[in-house]
Amino acid sequence: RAFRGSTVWFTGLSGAGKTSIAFALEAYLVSKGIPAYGLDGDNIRTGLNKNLGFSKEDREENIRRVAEVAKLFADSGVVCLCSFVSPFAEDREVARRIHTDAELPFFEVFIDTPLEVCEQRDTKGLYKKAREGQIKGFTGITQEYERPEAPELVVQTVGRSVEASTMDVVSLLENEGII
Ligand code: GGZ
Repeated sequence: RAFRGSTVWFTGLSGAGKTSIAFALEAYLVSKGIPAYGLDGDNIRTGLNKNLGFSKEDREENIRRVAEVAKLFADSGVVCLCSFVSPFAEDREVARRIHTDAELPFFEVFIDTPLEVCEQRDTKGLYKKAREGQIKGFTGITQEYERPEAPELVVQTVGRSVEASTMDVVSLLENEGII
């Protein structure tokens, strides 16, 4: 079956599971012969966006640049998997517009893991630092996270495996005729 380039935009708190799900999805798609590539803070904030921090303005510019890059991937036929906290609805709408103006499919996927669970996991120790005041403007603690109002998909992760959450997104892409 034919497949089309598109962008899957994962949003959610730090530690929600965005990147884990995106990586599992990337592996799944590539194993099926569908080109896919993941973008996240680890490969974007170390290079292209290394001059940006976490103020509202810098996050806005981070998301704008990522969306422009994702658009190019999608236009080339790749399923681009973007994993960014992207806490502001306005910025996510800009990302969407960048795609829809180019007639490229864009799917907003909200990884809906409660703050308490993310903070409990605290895989990188960032919540602890944020609570202690060592990190300012940390999403969920000292800066807001605006929950998506009409995402294409909401994925629950609590009590579920990464594989199960990943298959939710696979189903979305199947239903939308992408794969
Ligand atoms: C939120 C922060 C912050 C602050 C550093 N707020 O769990 P992580 O570590 O790997 O994911 C978070 C990542 C967020 O970068 P994004 O590019 O996704 O953010 S945004 O979309 O809002 O531009 C976290 C780490 O960077 N981190 N400081 N203050 N997350």
